[in-house]
Amino acid sequence: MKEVVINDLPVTVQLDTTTGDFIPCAEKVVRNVSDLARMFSDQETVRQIVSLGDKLVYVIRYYPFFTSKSDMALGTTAILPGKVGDEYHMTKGHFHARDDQPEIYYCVQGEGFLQMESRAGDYHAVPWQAGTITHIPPQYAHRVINTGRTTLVFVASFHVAAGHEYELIEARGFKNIIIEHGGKAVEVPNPRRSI
Ligand code: M6P
Ligand code: ZN
Repeated sequence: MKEVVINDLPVTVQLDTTTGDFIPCAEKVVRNVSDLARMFSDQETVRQIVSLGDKLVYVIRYYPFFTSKSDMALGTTAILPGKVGDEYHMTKGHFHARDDQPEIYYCVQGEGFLQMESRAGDYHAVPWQAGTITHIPPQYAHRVINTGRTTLVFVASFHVAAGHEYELIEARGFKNIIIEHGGKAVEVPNPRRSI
């Protein structure tokens, strides 16, 4: 994140629920297939997409509300519709670096799934649509998958101090993957977990 600006006054932003854009926005981050290369199962298709000039998967926008006593942040994520091979577009997915930090995710457009998996292996894939709100407890990795035909937009609320830890997800992913099969979204065991 950029330079920390402390502001003890209330801050209000206006969200465009169709794009995830809000004003004012402190920082925008784009993630392409190359940024998620190790997350997708079909590595051959990943190489092809990247060699043909890469492809946008999602856009994250942040606003950290730093006050002299708190660090609550707002994030929105807009996941474009699409697939890499049979696997739908999705976020990288992460644990929080701190083990006492939860998060709230609120889907405002689109449809898909929120995957959560604890370090102990408790796994959930929650169907998501506009209006679904999920509390992600501490120590659960979380990833959102867009299985629909429109951009999936969700709002996140978390503490900046929570931190992002990507290593374990990058190394082995979640218990299941979500792919298109016969025109439908289906969950199948993650091949990387059965080795
Ligand atoms: C939400 C928040 C962010 C996160 C983003 C994308 O907006 O949880 O902290 O960065 O989703 O998720 P990821 O970092 O896993 O790509
Ligand atoms: Zn998080």
